[in-house]
Amino acid sequence: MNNSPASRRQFLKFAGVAGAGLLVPGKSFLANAIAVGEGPQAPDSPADYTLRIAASPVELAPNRIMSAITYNGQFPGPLLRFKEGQQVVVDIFNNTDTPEQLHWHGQFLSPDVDGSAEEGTPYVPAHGKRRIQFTPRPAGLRFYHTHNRAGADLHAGQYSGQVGPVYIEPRHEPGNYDREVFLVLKEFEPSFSQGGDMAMDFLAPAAKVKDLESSGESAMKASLAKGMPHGFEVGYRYFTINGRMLGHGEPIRVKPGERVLFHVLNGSATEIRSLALPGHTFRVVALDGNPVPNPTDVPVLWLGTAERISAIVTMNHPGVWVLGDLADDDRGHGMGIVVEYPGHKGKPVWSPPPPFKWNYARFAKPTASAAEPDEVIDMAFAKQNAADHGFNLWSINDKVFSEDAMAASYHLHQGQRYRIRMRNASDDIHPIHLHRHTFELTKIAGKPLAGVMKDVVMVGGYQEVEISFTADNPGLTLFHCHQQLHMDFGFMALFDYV
Ligand SMILES: [Cu+2]
Repeated sequence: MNNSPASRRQFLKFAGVAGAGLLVPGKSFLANAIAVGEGPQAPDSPADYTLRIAASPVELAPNRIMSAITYNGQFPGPLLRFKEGQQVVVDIFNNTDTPEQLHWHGQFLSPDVDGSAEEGTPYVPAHGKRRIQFTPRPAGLRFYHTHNRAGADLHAGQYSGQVGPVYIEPRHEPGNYDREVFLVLKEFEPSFSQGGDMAMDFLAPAAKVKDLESSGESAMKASLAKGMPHGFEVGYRYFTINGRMLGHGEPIRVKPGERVLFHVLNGSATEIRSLALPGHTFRVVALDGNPVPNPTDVPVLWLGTAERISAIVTMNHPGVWVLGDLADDDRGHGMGIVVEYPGHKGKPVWSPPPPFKWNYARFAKPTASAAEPDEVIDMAFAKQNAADHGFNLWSINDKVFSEDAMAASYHLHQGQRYRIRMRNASDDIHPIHLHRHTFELTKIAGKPLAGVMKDVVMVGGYQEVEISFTADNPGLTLFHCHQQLHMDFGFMALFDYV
């Protein structure tokens, strides 16, 4: 991604334009030269990494140059490679007018640095700086992104360009691949619509729960009968992988027989994404950065907002191909990247994969069952159609999260194991995220499973999903739907330790 010659040239060019700090792990004299004197406090020693939040141009395609808030003047933000358990110092500069939160998604950090105002992380002040230090863990594919609320502002929060990948190198890398390629999927130029969202049915098992469906459908019917429109949804004009629309970035140049480990991150604010590569299969080795117990070949990857998949593709089908989204419209507007074998030229070829449903249980331990929890937390998710000035409100157990009260609804005891039984009384798929902890998937649509460790899980429309986690990281912990439009309008809850 950032180390291909072309994207590096691009980065340097933009870095010059935007005056962005250059990010180099270790001692970067350039980053420090820029940093000194600009922040409210001069750093007393050089940071290991410097991230600078600022508006910058992002060239999606020739003559299609957007303005976005980015990290270090580039989209995606620089790949940060940490070593598991090795402490790092990071300087975060904020060159915007808005106080910022930088969330380290998927790591076990303290609330002071996790990057969530709800947990009490101090903001990086507007035109200010914050130095943090932490010990990266666990190993695997993580990422960093803004955790600001956007509300009705489609320039704010994750609608902009504040997403960057993190790879935490394990102490022992199994390494049965030839090279890594990081892919960040992201849309640009969002707008609101009111037509209602398109139903997606790629999840398996497909079983819907009757009482959830009837309660969701009757609430929707009652709202429409009162003359309410459908609540706002967000759509996009441009679609990119690593900030480039299909055909406008450097192709991924591969050799026959090469085993390429793709680290795919869905950096979307709101969208679920899919990926296929004609004639090839993906061997999924990790979900959300965590190795799966049962690596399995699949023709398609599906990722909810903020989900990550690490998958090895053996390059055994020479040609020029589109690695792209299954949705023709989204792929047609840029959601893809070209994969090119040597000696093959011409227009990249797309062909749709065989019918396939995404089931997390494929990657689970085949016979194992999950450990019993000490306590079960029941949660019902519901939508109040268009209830807040045309925006849907979202509730967990009838409670719309209040940013004013910021009250913890669930109280954890350290060392206890909890199961969260999530019941989704809406027809939307929700990518549910728990901060500062990893959870195990223990049941999907009535089917038990074990061994799949994640930090985001898609809960299907009118479905039930159960997850378990051990309360092993004291401090305020945020639980929320990662769809920006849902989390901003109530779909959050706070856990505390008592
Ligand atoms: Cu949601």
